This record gives sequence, C-alpha cells and structure tokens, in this order.
Amino acid sequence: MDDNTKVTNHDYGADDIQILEGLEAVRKRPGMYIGSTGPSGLHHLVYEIVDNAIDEALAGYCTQIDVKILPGDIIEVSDNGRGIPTGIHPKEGISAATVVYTILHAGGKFGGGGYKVSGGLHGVGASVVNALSEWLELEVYDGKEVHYQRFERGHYDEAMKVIGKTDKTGTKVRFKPDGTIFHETVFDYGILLDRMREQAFLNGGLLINLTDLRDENDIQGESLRYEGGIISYVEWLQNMRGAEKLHPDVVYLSGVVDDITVEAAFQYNTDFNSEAFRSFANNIHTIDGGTHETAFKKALNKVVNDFVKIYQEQQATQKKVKKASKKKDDDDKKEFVAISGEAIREAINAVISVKLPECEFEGQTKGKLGNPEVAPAVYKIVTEQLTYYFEEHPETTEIIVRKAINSQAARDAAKKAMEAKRKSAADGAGLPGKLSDCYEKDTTKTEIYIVEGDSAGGSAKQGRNSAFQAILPLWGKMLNVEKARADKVYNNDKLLPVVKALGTGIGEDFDITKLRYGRVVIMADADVDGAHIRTLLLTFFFRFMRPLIEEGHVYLAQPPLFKVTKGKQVRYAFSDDERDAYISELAGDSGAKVDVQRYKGLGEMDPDQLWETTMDPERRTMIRVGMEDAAKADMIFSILMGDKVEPRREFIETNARFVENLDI
Ligand code: 28G
Repeated sequence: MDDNTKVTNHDYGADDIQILEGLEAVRKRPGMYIGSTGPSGLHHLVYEIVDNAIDEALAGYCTQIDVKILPGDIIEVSDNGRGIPTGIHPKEGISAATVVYTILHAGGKFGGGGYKVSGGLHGVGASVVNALSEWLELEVYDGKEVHYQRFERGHYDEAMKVIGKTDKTGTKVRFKPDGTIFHETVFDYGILLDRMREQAFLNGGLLINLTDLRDENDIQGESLRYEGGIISYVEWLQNMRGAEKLHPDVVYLSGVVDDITVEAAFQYNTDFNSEAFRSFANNIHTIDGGTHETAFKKALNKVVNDFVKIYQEQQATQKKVKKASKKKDDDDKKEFVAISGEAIREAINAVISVKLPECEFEGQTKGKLGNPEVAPAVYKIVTEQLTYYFEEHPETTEIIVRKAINSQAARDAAKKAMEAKRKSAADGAGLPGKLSDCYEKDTTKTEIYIVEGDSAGGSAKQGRNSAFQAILPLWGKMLNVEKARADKVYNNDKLLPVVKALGTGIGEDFDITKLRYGRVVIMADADVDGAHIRTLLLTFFFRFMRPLIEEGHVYLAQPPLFKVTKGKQVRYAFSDDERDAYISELAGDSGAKVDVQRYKGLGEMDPDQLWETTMDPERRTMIRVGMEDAAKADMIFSILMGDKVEPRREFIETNARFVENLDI
C-alpha cells in the first residue's frame, strides 16, 4: 500500500511524465484516437471498454459482459473474467491495472504469444477512454479482494487500493464522458444495441446484457447470446430483411491456416439483386470489404461453377440417353460457359469473419482489410469446405446451382434487350429526353441533380447554372429493385434515364471512366415520399453502381424546411431549432411580426430560392454519401419493402433514429 503511494501527491517521476504526456496528447487530439468528438466518438468509448472484455472472453476466461447506461449517461461495463492484474508492474512500479488505464499504448499485444483480436485501438483503448472521461472508476475482483481506483480526466490522486472482499473474479468500469470534449454526451440505446448484438454474433456463446437505466419509468434491455455465432447472424439478417429462404440451412464453413482463422456463413433467398455481405477482421466491421471478402467471392465462384458444370453434364447425359437412338454422340456437346460472379451472388446473404495476428486496414475510412496473406487462407478453406458441403448436401446444391443458372439467363436476356434498345434509333439511344444537360464536359466541374417530381424539376432547371449543372427529373414511385429480376431493372423506364444520363452502365458493365458528372446529387423533398426515393436511389447505386459511392460521387442535397421573413429580411432554416432561433433573431426586442413559411416540397420554392438555398456551391450544404450510409439505406430498403410485417415493426421500434432521420 505504502509502496503505491509513491506515485501520489504529484511527485512525478520520469514514467509519470510519460503518462501525463500520453493523456495530454489524447485530450489535445481526441479525433486521432476515437475518430471524432461527435456521437460516433462518444459511442466509441463504450466499444473500447467492451472490446477489452471481449478479449478476455476470447482468451477463454470470460463468459458474460454487462453493459449499463446509468442515469446521467454514465456507462458501466463489467465482465466475469480474471480481472486485470493489480500487482505492481515491474517496469512502471505501479499497479498493472493502473498502467493499462493511464499509459497510452499499454496493452497492445497481450503476453504469452496470444494476440489482441477484438476491435478498436489494439489495447490502447482503456487509457484513451480514461483520458476523455470527466471521471472513471475501476474495480477489479480477484477472487479475494475488491481493488478500486478513481481517475479524473485520466489523472489520479490515490493509487489502487483494496475496498472490500469478494469471492468473484472480473473487472468493472464506470465512466462519465467529458462534456468539455464531446459535443453531445447522450448515448443512443439503439446504436449500442446494434454494436453489442454484432459482437454477440461474432463471439458465439458469449452473453452480453445491455440495459438502459436512464429513465426509471422506462427501463429497457436486451440479453444477447447466440450459440450459433455467425450462423445465427445470417439467420437474423435474413429475418430482418424479411427474406424468404431459398434453401433451409445456412451454409457454414470454417478453418485455420497458419495463424489465420476463417469463418463464413451464407444463405440464399428468393429475392433478386439483393447480394449482401458483411465482413469482419478481428471483430472489426470491414465496411469496404478487402482481401477476405474478395477471396471468399472468388472461392464461391470457383466451387459453384464446378458444380454447375457437373450439373450441366448430368443433364446432357440424361438427354442423350433419351434420344440415344436418334443422334450421334458428339452432336450436342456444348462448350461450358462459366456463370458470372454477379449471377452467382444474386440474393446471397453472407457473413465472413477472419481473425489474424495483425490487421492492416486501408482506404480513406480504413474500412478495407489489406493483409494479402488472408486471401490464400480464405480461398483454401472456402473452396475445400464448400466442395465438401456441396458433396454432402445434394439437394441444397441443386437449388443453388439452378438459381445461378437462372440468374445468368436473366442477365443475358437483359443484356440482349438492352443492346436491342440501344440499337433502335427510335428509342433515342443517347441521353434521356427529360435531361437538361450542362455545357461543361470536364467532370471535375460537372454535377447532375436527380430531382423528384416534375414541378421541382422545373424550378431546378430554371434556377441552375447551366454551365456545369444538369437536371434530371424523376417522378412517381420507382421500381422495387429487390423484387424485380435483373432484366426488369435494366429496362425499367424510371431507372433507365438515370443510367443513361450517368453514362457508366451498371453491374458488370459499370465503367466509372464513362461517368459524365463528377457529382451526382439526389434532391428530394424532406418528407416520406422524398425519403422513399432517396432510399431507393441509394439502394440502386449501392447494388448496381457501387464504385460511384465508394469513390464519393454521390451527394444528398439539403433543401431548407422553413423560410422566416420580416420585411425584406429573409432566413432559411434547416431544422426546427434553427427556425426558432431565426424567429427570435428577427423578432428582436420589438416583437414585430415574423412570417414563417414551411416548405412542404421542393416544388414550392421558386427557382431563385432553390438556387440560393440548395444549389449554389457557395451557399448550399450537401451531404456526401459514404458506404456506411448506402449500406444502411440498402438494409432499410429491404426491411421496409419486404413482405414480412414483423421485422418491419421491430425495426421501426428499435431504430426510431433512422426512421426519424430518414423520415421513412
Ligand atoms: C469491464 C470492463 C472491461 C479485462 C483482463 C484480464 C487480464 C488483462 C484484462 O491483462 C494484460 C497483463 C499484465 C499488463 C491477463 C488477467 C492475464 C492474467 C489478465 C476488461 C497487461 C492485461 N490475468 N480483463 N487485462 N496485462 N477486462 N473489461 O477490461 O501486464 S482487461
């Protein structure tokens, strides 16, 4: 005890200075460590702590994690693992647990040849969370005693001390995020629930309890444990999407090559154009895929094609037997044409999870796994295991093989129809008739506004700067791409103008170098129909023109919701709060009459207003659509357009935030 008090009383030695510098660095540039100081960064704090508990579960010592949101938006996380070691750290001369919570980069690779597997900051998480918390309390249960230490903004006055006896083991952490760092310190139950559920799926068998105790009259919670791991994940996703299964069982493949553990699970459904992959590396969601996802697709391609070939040969032999007497053998020997990857993946729902000693993440948002050594490992395991699975399950195999053949046939038919259309001059092969094009050709300058409705299209057309802004009006409800076969999507009269105007083609023919506009802006009303069109277009881009989103070409225009006027003074408001602020600003002390107009739709704005508020690059705000947004739209689309009522109801209940934000 006295030994520990050496570091108290601000008698700092060299190591303590290192501590202080580390914590200061985190507080100075929180974004470097947690991405942002907005809601995403705030929730990240919880993930960091939970990840440490998950590591303890992966080490085989923890079976249960409890996460509580306490009144005042204080987070409490506890696990039943071994408890962070509390003994004096030989190098630092303070408790090992204190080291973990105060020294940046403490943790990292856990000793004993193991490795940090779960997401986050590779073990630097605890000290980062501590530095960014107004206060944090740590309790360690070692089977005999309860050890306790309190920190404020990462600093402590008192060393770790014993505060009681216990026969349990584990770790408990309570913290209050620092309100001077985070813009907003209110946690979103739905966001935490999504993350905890994902982690419960990825760590099959682990029990995670999430409870929101903020409102004593409305306590909510969820107990998450999935014995089936990622198999359960696929089942849950299929159910959420309201998909009808094409075959009864989820296909599950797993194996270990060198230090790389690979797990994959998938199932097909009866929809069209609804390929969905979720991939993870060390429990971190790789939203942009990477080497594991690419290798999985390649392996799936190979094995399904192998079995398509066998199936077609069988069919041919059966035919031959029937007409054996009539024809000579080699008459109808057909060349085998491989099924395309897109056709093979149509309507698949897959989860891929790999675990490896050290992940490298690439891309702008670090959402893509880069490790090259993962590809051969995934390819080997998936080809071997899937071949074996198909041999063992002939009925499922035949269903999948026939679906692949049918998907390819639909695509071929669609292509033919498209080409025929292209050739027929009457159809106006070039640009769509409704497009008001711009003069500029340089795509670093050009933009196209896809506008909902004819009247809004008219205003946009008059208000735009025709040098670099093109307008394409769309109207009415659009095709449900999920329920429509490929050939219908290719030829749909609502989407075809979009495809033609962008110039890139879609699906396998997509060619970004042909893109005619650098920015593709969706401009829809801030109401339910607008949200519908927005979701649908994003889903369409996500599924058929994905690089458009990946490379950041897609934007959402932000038209104002209110116009606040007093005499000649005009303000445009984009939210209720902003409206109220302008009302008081303009009313001033005089309390003079202020006029408030609510825009029900873009069509109510005259061309000048639309230009000023929404289209003028100098004054507008636009949201660039990221892969995460598009993937979310895709999921929302599936749920809201699906046939099943139950997932829709559940979705709307637990995801009020999306429904609010997206106005669906
Ligand atoms: C409740 C909130 C989050 C944790 C453990 C258990 C151990 C541990 C954690 O060790 C590595 C080793 C010593 C510094 C390991 C216990 C080996 C033996 C552990 C958690 C680095 C950290 N016994 N449980 N860390 N040490 N749970 N839950 O954080 O040198 S973190």
